[in-house]
Amino acid sequence: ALRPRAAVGVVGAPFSRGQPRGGVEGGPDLIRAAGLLDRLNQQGCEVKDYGNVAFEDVVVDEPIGRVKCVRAVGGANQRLSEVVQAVKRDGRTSVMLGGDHSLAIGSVHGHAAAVGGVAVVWVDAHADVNTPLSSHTGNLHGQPMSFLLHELQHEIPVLPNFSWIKPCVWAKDLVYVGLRDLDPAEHYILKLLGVKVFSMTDVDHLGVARVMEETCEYLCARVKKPIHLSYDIDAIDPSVAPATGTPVVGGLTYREGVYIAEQLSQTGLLSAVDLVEVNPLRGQTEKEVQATVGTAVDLLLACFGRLRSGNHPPGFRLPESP
Ligand code: Z70
Ligand code: MN
Ligand code: MN
Repeated sequence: ALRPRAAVGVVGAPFSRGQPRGGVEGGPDLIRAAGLLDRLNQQGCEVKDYGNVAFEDVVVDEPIGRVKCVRAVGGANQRLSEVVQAVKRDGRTSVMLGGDHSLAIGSVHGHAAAVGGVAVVWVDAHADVNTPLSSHTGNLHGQPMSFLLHELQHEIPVLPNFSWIKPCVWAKDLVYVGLRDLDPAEHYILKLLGVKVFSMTDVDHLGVARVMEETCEYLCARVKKPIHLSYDIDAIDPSVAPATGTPVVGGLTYREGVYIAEQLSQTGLLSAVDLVEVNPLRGQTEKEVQATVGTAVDLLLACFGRLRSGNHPPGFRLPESP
């Protein structure tokens, strides 16, 4: 029997207003230039490029309380959500290339709107679960999960261009991996909601193999919901992936990072993937930028079945002897 080729839809989201550092809007084109689409094709995926989302420029966008660029982030995510919904309705696994992590609002929202309930695996140095009121930086890339979690809705104030957002993730369907830089409010929220967290301490204690075994058991124990993997490149140690806005020492190794993607691919439940926070302007050298982009590509290839033990296509034949 011929296994159907995995259908992938790539969506570029060149957007940086969820945080203060320019350059992260260059992520999508850089990841494409590194050969992502060709390499996915070569490993047997059927790939469609949906291009880059055209975001409207918002000229006047005064802070609301501490929160910056509210209208731009709200509007951009509304557009992104529509495109991700289109990708899912075309029957493809969505791959959203960021851009900063505020884009997870639209990506997860669009995914959930198209397929119903989703489970989220958030691989990141940060929890990105500040509410607009708990955030000390006012940067929306540190807040996306607060808009998505049903349980936090009573904490969310009314914001311009955010009224379209419907919460779509239950706390029990969320797993974090790689955390090492949480604000007190974020730690409080995760404890209060009983969210499953594998911090870097847990990775040290259990090893990445048990972390992923427990993650997959946890997610597959109940009704198997499609998995949304939201991968922040800053989860990976800065010695491997330095070109990102807020590098944090003590991160995942390259091997641990790839293993996480391999194991989630093996569940057969991966339905949408984000790869965010690659910022070419944050690399000290071209080599640092290429190392970061190369790591991002390898993480995405692993999400779509690439194994370090090797692969071959279903109908593979050795060359005939003459
Ligand atoms: C901090 C905040 C954050 C990424 C920094 C940092 C959040 N908790 N996320 N870099 N990717 O601003 O809320
Ligand atoms: Mn993040
Ligand atoms: Mn992060």
